[in-house]
Parts: sequence; structure tokens; C-alpha cells
Amino acid sequence: MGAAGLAIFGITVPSATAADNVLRADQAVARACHASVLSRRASGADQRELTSTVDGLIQARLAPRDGAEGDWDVAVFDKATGKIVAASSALRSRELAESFVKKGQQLVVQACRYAGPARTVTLGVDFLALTPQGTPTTTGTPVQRAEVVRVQTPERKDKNRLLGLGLDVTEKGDATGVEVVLADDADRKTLRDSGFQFSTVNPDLSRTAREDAAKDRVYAAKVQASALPSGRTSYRHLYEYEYELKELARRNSKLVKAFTLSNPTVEGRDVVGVEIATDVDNIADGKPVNVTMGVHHAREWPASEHAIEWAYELVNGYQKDPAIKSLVGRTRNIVVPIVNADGFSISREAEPKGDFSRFDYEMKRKNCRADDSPPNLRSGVCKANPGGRDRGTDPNRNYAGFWGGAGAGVTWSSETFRGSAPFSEPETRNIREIVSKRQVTNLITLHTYGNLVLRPPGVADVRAPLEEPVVKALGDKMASRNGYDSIPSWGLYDTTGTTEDWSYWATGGFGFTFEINTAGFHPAYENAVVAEYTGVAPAAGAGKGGNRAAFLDMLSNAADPAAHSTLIGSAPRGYQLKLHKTFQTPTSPVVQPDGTTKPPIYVTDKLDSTYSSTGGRFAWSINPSTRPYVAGRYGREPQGPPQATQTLANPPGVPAENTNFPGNPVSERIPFTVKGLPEVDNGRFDVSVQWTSPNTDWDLYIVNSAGEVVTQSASGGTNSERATLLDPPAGEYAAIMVNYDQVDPANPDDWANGKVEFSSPIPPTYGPKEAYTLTCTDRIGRLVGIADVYADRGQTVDVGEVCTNSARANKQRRR
Ligand code: 0X9
Ligand code: ZN
Repeated sequence: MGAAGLAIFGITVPSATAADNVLRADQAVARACHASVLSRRASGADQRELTSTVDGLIQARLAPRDGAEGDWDVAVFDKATGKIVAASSALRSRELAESFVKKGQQLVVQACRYAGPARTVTLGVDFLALTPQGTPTTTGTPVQRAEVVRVQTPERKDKNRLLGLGLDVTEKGDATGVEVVLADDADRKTLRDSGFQFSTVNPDLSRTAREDAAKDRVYAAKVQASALPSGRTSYRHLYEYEYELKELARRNSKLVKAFTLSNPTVEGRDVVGVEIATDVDNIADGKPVNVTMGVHHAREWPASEHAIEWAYELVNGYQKDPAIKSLVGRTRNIVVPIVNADGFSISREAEPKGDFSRFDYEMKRKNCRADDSPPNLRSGVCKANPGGRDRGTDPNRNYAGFWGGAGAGVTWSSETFRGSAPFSEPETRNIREIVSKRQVTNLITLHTYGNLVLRPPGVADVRAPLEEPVVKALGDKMASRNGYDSIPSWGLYDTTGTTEDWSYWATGGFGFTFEINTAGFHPAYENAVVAEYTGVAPAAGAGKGGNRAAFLDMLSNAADPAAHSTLIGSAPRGYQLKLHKTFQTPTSPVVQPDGTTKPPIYVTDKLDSTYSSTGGRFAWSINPSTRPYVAGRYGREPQGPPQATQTLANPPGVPAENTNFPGNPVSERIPFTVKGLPEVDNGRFDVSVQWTSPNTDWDLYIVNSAGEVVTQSASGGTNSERATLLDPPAGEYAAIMVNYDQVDPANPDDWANGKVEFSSPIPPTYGPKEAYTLTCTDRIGRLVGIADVYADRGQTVDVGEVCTNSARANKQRRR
């Protein structure tokens, strides 16, 4: 896989001498440094002119000098045309602007002092030559064709086997198949050798990418302002996200605060987000916290667009819409549009679009981690590394939740590589920190594509949480707005180490993944962003409110005390209440490259959040004290015995071979009846049949009285089929037997032993209750109160005067 033959590596060419490297501006001017080349005399900026020494990459970095930080931004322009080449606008003075340049190209590097006290900043510029790796086997290196195919996966186990091939499996799929991206001939060979049946969905992904880019240019040229909250008409660049977030904060300083996450990326970029709340700086005000984020995966540009538009929605709505104003007033909102900043920069800056021979970076998914690659691929900047898209960790397999199990890559080059350890990556550490330090009651992580609202768990053999009906109801409600399918994550296929499989099971904060649109990773802006967000055709949410309305439902849920827990009591002004919890959660047994497993790793989490008292009564919105991981598993108490086994008699004769069911209806039909309460209570039924040779193939479909297929089993290479339905409604059903293929049609291998077996529902299981440790410290930090606090979802717990009367709080604990 990957960019072999066309891959490139970088040679650093040192430039600018030390004296040149200090840039100065005596005033700060809040402006978009990337907008244009400023006059040499303009205040608040400084420039250098350079000539590129290479055909390759420029990297322009800023670093603060002498402790004074401030906020400087940088932009690189083509001198002849004034066009922007690269820029970086994060919140401090640590910037990395990176893009492609031509040898001899004249450049203007412009640094702008946006805010803060630092009058000077250090500029470092590197040019990196891009050189073909190795000798191409032919002159005119063959361009690798990227395509999308739909792979037939009649049974769940087929999808899991498909994942094991290390191919690029999307979220667009259903019970019987899933779309897979084949990047090159190596991928095509892998799939062909696997024996899976597949059909082409899009024979030329490059062409689609070029067409989509052209559509985007036309749309942006034609439309002044879209119906989005910001009016935006095209995909933003990383520096535009950074700049717009800080402008939102600067223009709405009481309502919006921009912040830098704790861990810079592998390439050294600052990752930025905004917090939105009334009196935003008082982060310890006890309101529930709603997090919306995007772009764990580099190529999924609509994800960050939806996230930043949501930030605009809240800010605009706060001024203009009383309902939004009320919701914003009762919550705190954190928006991190781009979690994987390195990867996004590479995918977004790839030019020309659709030229996957050039570094295949437009379709990059992972981050820029290089340490886990083979030694010869460990060096070189991400945009110019010889490993192509192969290098990197999948940030959405790197969280601790069930890490190391099914549905994640074990080797460095897998598109779903889980990383060297849980939370080995800066991207996942950043999100972990937010979720661990704040009471994040609600979280949406945005991805593309497949039109799905996914809820935990991501892996089938983790039973649903005890509160499954509540989580499902919230997912269903959001799906009624965007028109997506609301399903448990494992419904499509297994994944482990994903965001909410950690955040939900460790904190109880509701967490969902949205897979936006059905057309691709970053298809036409007008559809994937404007239509999906606002809920107009061709989006599935047309007329239903779209993702805008789904996000508002999530925010309403955050604002609803019945959906989380609340601590009430009273505390003197200036006293600090702290909730603490430490626990260990095992990962999955850790799958090894040879397929064996090693014991789970125990990951220690520390949750520490603070409420700062303003004096008198308080109400602090928190997550339940017992983790869903511990609380128990969903189930149902049997209300009666299961139904007795029924045999399915094989009708005389053998139907003609049919590889095209249901298009061709030729089959055998064997009716059976499912009973219900009060006589019996069936938790599931299993229909099974057998025959002699694994080279013969019978397929089994179960239909209800309306003729709808309710479950099926259509595998190949076995001498049996087994179809399961959970909680089957009472009624008339039929087993449909399709004679797919006979080894020896003259001597038919007929099916036998047909039966329907019924089992009781599995009752719920309950775990122990967990507590938080609540402490109170006075104005000089002395511990003045301590109590254990148990809080269930929806419950309000009165801890009384915990700062002045711990005894009373302790009594509360014993009740
Ligand atoms: O694979 C992922 O990380 C997510 N899909 S994407 O196509 N955007 O990469 C979804 C993870 C959860 N999905 C399943 N468990 N199927
Ligand atoms: Zn994704």
C-alpha cells in the first residue's frame, strides 16, 4: 500500500541567517495576516523576502523570544502574484506554515503581531527538496487508480474478516455490504486474493475529487453567502479555522474564549478550540459541558466545517434567538473543530486536488506519528515523508476504551493503526484532558461518511450499557433531525479505542459519533456542509432541521438536569469544591500481530473537576458517580418460558440454482410461527439448516408476514447457515431457502435439519455503586470539608454545607 515509487523525502536546506531571524512590530494589530501582503510600512507586521532553493516544501515557523509570548501569526505569499502559499494563525506565537513551492519562486514571508506584549518573534524558514524515492520501474510512473467498491459481507463475521485485511473500510454500508476505498493496485490485489465478492461504486476517485473541487469553485464564485451561520461558501484552511476562532473570541469577549490544547501535535502545531458560555472565563461555574469536535481523520473536512458552524450558531443565536440564548445561558460549550491539525493541513493543502499520485495526501486519514514506522521511514516531515499515507496512528483507535481489541490495526501502516499504547498520541491526550478535567455531560465527535448517528459500544461483544434505552432515545432523537440511521457503533462493524468508547464508559457523559453525508470524505461543499448542516435537499435531513437541529437537541439534553446529575448545597464565596475519582479500566485483551492476544492493560484515569463558589447556594451539573462500565449491562427479565423448538421440514425436490435472490425469487418457503406473551417470552430465535458439502451453497433469509427480510445468513464455504433475530415480535414468519450453488447439480446436496430454536431474554446485570470524593478548600487552600458523593443519572444530591459542616455531608453519604 501507499506511495511507493512516487513517495518523496525531504532534504532540509538551511536559509535565513540568524540576524535576519528576528522580526519586530511595535504595535499589535488584530488582522488576518493571510489576507494579503501588507505594505512594508504597515504597523503590526514585519516581512522577509526569500527565494525558494528547491522544488518542494517551505516550512516557515515562528517561535516566541525571551519569554514574552503574545500572539504572532505568519503567512507566506508568492511575490509575483500576491497569492497565499501557506499560513498559520494559532493563538500563541508558535506557528508552522507549510506548503509546496517551486525552485526559484520568489516569496514574501510576513509575520503579524495580532495581540499581546511580544514586540519580536523568531522566524525560521526551511526548504525541503522533494525527491522521487528510489528509481521508478518505468519512465512516466504509472498513476495508481483509486476507486471505491462495495464489498459483499452477508454476515457479521465477514465484515470483521474484511477489517483484518487492513484495507480502507468506510462507514457507508448496511447488513450485507460496506464501501471500501482501494488506493492502488496493491489494495486491489489484497481484495481479489481475499475471495470477497465486490462491485465497483466509483471507478475513479481522483476524478470525483477533481470534479468536487471544480463544483466548489463554481459554488464559491456564484454564492455570496450561504445559509450557514457564518455564510461560508468553501472549505476552510487550517489557518482560517485558527483565525476565525480567535476572532470570534475577540469580538465576543464575554461569551467566547479561545484556548490552546495542552499537547502540540507531532509536527509541533498548536491545536485550538473555543469555549462558549455567558461569563465564559469563569470555567468553574458548575454548568454542564457540551463538547463538539471534528477531524480526528484528516480527510473528513465536513466534520470541522460542521463544528465551527456550530460555534457561529451559538454566538449568533445568543444575540438573535431567545431559545438559543436560553440554552447557551444554561450550558458551557467547547468546540474543537480540528483535533488532527497535522493530518488536516496535509489533506487540505494537497494540490492539485484529485492528483493522488502526488503524495496521495488528499486522502490521508491518520496523524503524523512516525516513531512506530520501520527505521528508514522514521525521519522526514509528514508532508514529505517516504511512508506516504501509511505512516501515522489512527487517533480514533488510540483512546483507552477497549483499546487493543477487534477492529483496529496492529501494524504501523494500517489505516486504523491503534498506536503503540492507549493515549500515545497528542490528539487523544488533548481530548482526554478536556473530558477528565471538566464535567463533559455531552459529546459529539464528527466524521464522514455514511449518514449515521452512532452510540457506544463500538464492539459487539461488549453488551449495551444498563441505560441503553436512554442513550438510544437520545441518538434516535438526533437522527430524526439529520435523517441518519441511529444504531450502536458495532452495528456496522467492530471498532475499539474510539473516542466515546472511552469517554462514555469512563465518565458517563453521553457520547456520539456522527458520520456526515453519503457521498464521500469531502464531497461538494454545497451538499456535504451547507445542505447537511441546514437540513435542505439533497441531505437526508431535508425539512427535518439537519445537523443544526440535531446539535440543538444535544444541547437541550445537556441543559436538562434529568439527563445528568446535580450536586446542590451551599459554600462560602471563594471556596473551591473539587470532585475527584481515580479508577482503572482494563483495555481489551491486546491483539498481537500474529493474531494471539496478551492480557488487557489497566489504564488509570483521574477525573478532577472544580466548582468555584460565588457564595450561598450552588448547583453543580456533573456526570453520574458510577461509571457505565461498572453500573451494569442492559437486559430484560423473562416474563415467561421461551417457545419450544420447531422443526422446518424440507419440501420435496430442489429449487433451481439462483445467485440473484431477491431479484430472482426462485426458492423454497417454509412457514413458522413465533408466539408471544402471555404464553411465551422469546429473547431471540435462531434458525439453522445444514447440508453435506461446504462447496455447495444454500442461503437462508427470514421474512415476516409483510414479506420484509428481518434477518439472514448467506455465507459461502460452509455447510450450514444460522440466522438470528433478537426480541422477535410474535407473528407469522417464513424461512426462504435459496439454492445458490451446487457442487454437482446432477446430484443435488439438499439441506436438512432445519429448525427454529428460541431462548429467553438475558436479564440485566448490575454492578456496585461508585462514589466521587468531594472536597472543599477555603480561600487559602486549606482542606475544610470532605465527603463521598453517590449520584445517579437524573438525581439531585444535597451535600449541605460541606465546607463548614462535613459531618452533615458525611451523614448524607451514609443514607
Ligand atoms: O472508523 C472510524 O473511526 C469511524 N468511521 S470513519 O469512516 N469516519 O473513519 C467510526 C467509528 C465507529 N464505527 C463503528 N464501530 N463501525
Ligand atoms: Zn472518521
